[in-house]
Amino acid sequence: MKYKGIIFDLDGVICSTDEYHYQAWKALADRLDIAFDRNKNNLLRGVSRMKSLEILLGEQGGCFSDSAKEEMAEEKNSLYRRLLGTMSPASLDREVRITLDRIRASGMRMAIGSSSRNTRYILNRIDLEHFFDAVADGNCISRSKPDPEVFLKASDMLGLSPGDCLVVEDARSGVEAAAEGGFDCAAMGDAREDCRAKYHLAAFSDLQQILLQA
Ligand code: B16
Ligand code: MG
Repeated sequence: MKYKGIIFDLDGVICSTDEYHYQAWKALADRLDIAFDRNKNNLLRGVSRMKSLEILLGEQGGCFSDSAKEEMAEEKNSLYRRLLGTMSPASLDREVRITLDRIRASGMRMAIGSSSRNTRYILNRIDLEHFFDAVADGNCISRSKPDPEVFLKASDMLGLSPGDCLVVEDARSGVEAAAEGGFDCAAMGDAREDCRAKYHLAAFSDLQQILLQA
């Protein structure tokens, strides 16, 4: 097999927490009377919490102090975590679970590469806390996607070089991060349009064929 390791983005790839991000940012935007819709939310995929807030505030960003912005980010995060609290192992899509188990059975090394600082909490909610060989997340990086740092950290934790790993992403920022880091990328969702991705997934389970044929 061409790849020895596979690095999964979390939000929007393993689980649909991107919807909870949308609801929490939307609540904040409504309170601030700032226009926010799903198209704008798509720009926040893979991007750090504070950078996401800057995008949401747009030109109004200059009207708020750093501490006011910290409070807004905290307000969004506490609502987001309340929504995450409703998740359970049943929230993990069956197709995702089966595909992960099959990849695991093939002997491939598996990691998470997520910008989220809530990664461990999410993995715990869906009972995947001990599933992956490595977890690189927003707590162990200083630059979020599109910087490749989180994927380089994940491949390093797996003891593999970028050329030996496939990254799976739903965000254009993540596809760019993979390309910058020297990783091949399989894209799903919006990121499928991105020509920097080597593979374009119609379904999560397509990964099995890609890994077998690569
Ligand atoms: P948090 P991923 C990213 O996770 C999300 O796509 C992005 O929308 C979010 O702003 C970022 O994590 C930070 O998340 O506020 O939980 O630290 O897609 O890289 O798994
Ligand atoms: Mg994502």
